Amino acid sequence: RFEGVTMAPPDPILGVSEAFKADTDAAKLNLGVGAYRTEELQPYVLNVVKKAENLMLERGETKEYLPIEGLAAFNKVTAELLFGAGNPIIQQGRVATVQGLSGTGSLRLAAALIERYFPGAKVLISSPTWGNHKNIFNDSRVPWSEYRYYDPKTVGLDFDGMLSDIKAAPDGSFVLLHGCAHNPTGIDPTPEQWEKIADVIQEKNHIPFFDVAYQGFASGSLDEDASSVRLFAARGMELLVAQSYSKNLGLYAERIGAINVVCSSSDVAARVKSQLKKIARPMYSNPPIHGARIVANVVGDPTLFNEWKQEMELMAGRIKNVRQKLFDSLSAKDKSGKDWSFILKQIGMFSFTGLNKAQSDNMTDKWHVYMTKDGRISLAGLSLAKCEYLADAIIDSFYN
Ligand code: PLP
Ligand code: TYF
Repeated sequence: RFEGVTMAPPDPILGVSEAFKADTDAAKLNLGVGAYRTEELQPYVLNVVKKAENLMLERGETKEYLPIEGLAAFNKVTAELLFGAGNPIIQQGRVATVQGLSGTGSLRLAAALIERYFPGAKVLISSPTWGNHKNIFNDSRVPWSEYRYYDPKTVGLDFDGMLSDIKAAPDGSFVLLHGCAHNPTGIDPTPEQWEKIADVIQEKNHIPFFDVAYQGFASGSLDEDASSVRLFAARGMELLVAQSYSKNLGLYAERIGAINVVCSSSDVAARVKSQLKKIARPMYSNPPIHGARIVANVVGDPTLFNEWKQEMELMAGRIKNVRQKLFDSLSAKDKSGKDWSFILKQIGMFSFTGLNKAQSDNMTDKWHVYMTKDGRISLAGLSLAKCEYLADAIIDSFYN
């Protein structure tokens, strides 16, 4: 009876790690998935996470079911972290926050809400974007189309293209925006550009839908990385924001995140929250508790919160250092005079190298450098010691 089932294609990002594991070459480098590594290229569990877990053991906390909407202490701190604790939208009870299965699961809840309450409405996504966005909207039966974002000529933002595509979309569309550290390009709008994007979205009666997977990881500052979202919220707009703690707290496999819906009143927020719970219940009943407690303990405790900020600065700082070293190595080795400074302008975990598919294949086949075929490399998986080797690989792949 299952004979008719066909083979599904592997995930283009997670599949890279599988290929990496199978490679026996000593020089191999995994720059595929966006997961933080130490300078020794080892996975990293934050000290504040271990401390929060010890606290949980000391307190003898139980494993009782959570309510459908998740851990109350988590939902409170996650909205405050995002919008700022003193934000009037929180004080007015206008934010519906529901714990989700990390960023992906939270996006999926929002997509289901859109499918139910905005039938036929389109979600605009950037070209390119994180590959899973398309899967999420396809599986939720939400139509989507792309807006221009990346300009290969400048390896920068196609700002005019972006604005005109958002303008051309049907009124009342959802516009998916990366809150900070755009994946895969590493190219973010400037604060002035964000204002103009907000102008157009307001003119068109669109609903902004933020994906915030890197708060604190892009600049090293939680507030600075949330400034795009806060700018929209300050205009009194209704908006959706999916959050993830995979990267900034290194809680990848704990699957902890949230969906926040900013509504026009506390009444509306209560109704929206009830519908999000109705969507969650038949999918997974209620979310896992471990990651929610870690976040609540770290953010809710001033000492741990400060330590977290320091560890995040350390992670963001290490990535900035390898970014600089890679740029220096490329500039020194490349005799053609090509300007590699776009690498320094990009932010977050990733760098979009501009390498095409054939060149990316050469990186892997000849140099054992594993990366996605769109030319993206994860700098979080790179060490200072490997920058020279990577620069050699990039130059060889680029010019041959
Ligand atoms: N959105 C973007 C843009 C991402 O890069 C990621 C990956 O980190 C996610 C969402 C969600 O990841 P997760 O489901 O692990 O929180
Ligand atoms: O883009 C990345 O590498 C991260 C991790 O299905 C990731 O966002 C990749 C693929 C996926 C889930 C997470």
